[in-house]
Amino acid sequence: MKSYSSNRVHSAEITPENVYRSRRDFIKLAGLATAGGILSACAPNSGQTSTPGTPQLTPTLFPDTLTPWDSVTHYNNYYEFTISKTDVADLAKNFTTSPWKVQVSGLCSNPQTFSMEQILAMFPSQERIYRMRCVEDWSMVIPWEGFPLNQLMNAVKPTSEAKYVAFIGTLDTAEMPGQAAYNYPWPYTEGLRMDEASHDLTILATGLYGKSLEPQCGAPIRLVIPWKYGYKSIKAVKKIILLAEQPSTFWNTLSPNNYGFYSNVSPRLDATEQRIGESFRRPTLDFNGYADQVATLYTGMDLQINS
Ligand SMILES: Nc1nc2c(c(=O)[nH]1)N[C@H]1C(S)=C(S)[C@@H](COP(=O)(O)O)O[C@H]1N2
Ligand SMILES: [Mo]
Repeated sequence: MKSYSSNRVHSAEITPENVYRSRRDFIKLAGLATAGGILSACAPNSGQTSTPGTPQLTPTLFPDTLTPWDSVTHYNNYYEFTISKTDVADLAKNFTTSPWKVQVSGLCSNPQTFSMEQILAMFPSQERIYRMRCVEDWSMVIPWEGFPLNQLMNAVKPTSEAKYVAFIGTLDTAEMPGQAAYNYPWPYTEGLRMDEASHDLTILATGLYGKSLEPQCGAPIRLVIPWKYGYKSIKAVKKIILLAEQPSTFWNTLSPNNYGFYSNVSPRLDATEQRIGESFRRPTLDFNGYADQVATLYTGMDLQINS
């Protein structure tokens, strides 16, 4: 790198994609003039809405519009399949995403293995429109469906010793050709500090554009952390482990000087970025535009380049 199915009927399944999208763009523009909370309150999704007032996209000089569904689902990074962004969708299309279980273990008093059906029933889906910024310099705006990771963690009752959370991806060399092709430290792994993992912006996504996730986007369940470089948002999560120590992570293991554990989006690293579908480069924002929500997590830390 230089650089699933829900039992809900989604509105997007009965609304043509372009109508859905233009309605969202309209709502979005209206929302930009007022407050982010309005976006979620108007979301034409399952009837479940985001937490009132949950900050989503921060208004900027260059208004954000949703990245088209086709780009979100056909321009992907998913090295378990291939390093070719445009080939992921096809190579991943038969990936078995059901049945699926997520094991949550480690420093908690109530470790559990959840089936996808349990997860979807226990944690109602909300829509979250987030920017996603890949370290390779491209970015998107994606209307995710998911729920705060902290809800799942609360269910297992972390002990006071739990300071970090590790996320383990899928190891399946039969279904994931990239795992056989590339000599990388499989399975894909990621990690967060407990307070980052507990932050309301950090979600487990099970859908986008009002539909279940497609395999190439991380089905049936993936992490999304909008203020960090895209590689932190691990796809097809199988295990979540509460730990006392900082876990090792995939990209940091491969290239520690380039990919730090924190990996917060920073204009000190990248001045500009290419939003997919746009003809101009836009400035990269501190914490990907979420500084008001997350900067305090790092107060007093000297986050150097690539940390
Ligand atoms: N398991 C897994 N998760 C992953 C990756 C990967 O290769 N494997 N790539 C990451 C990178 S580099 C990015 S930019 C985002 C891309 O997400 P998208 O394809 O849904 O846009 O997924 C991240 N999550
Ligand atoms: Mo990325």
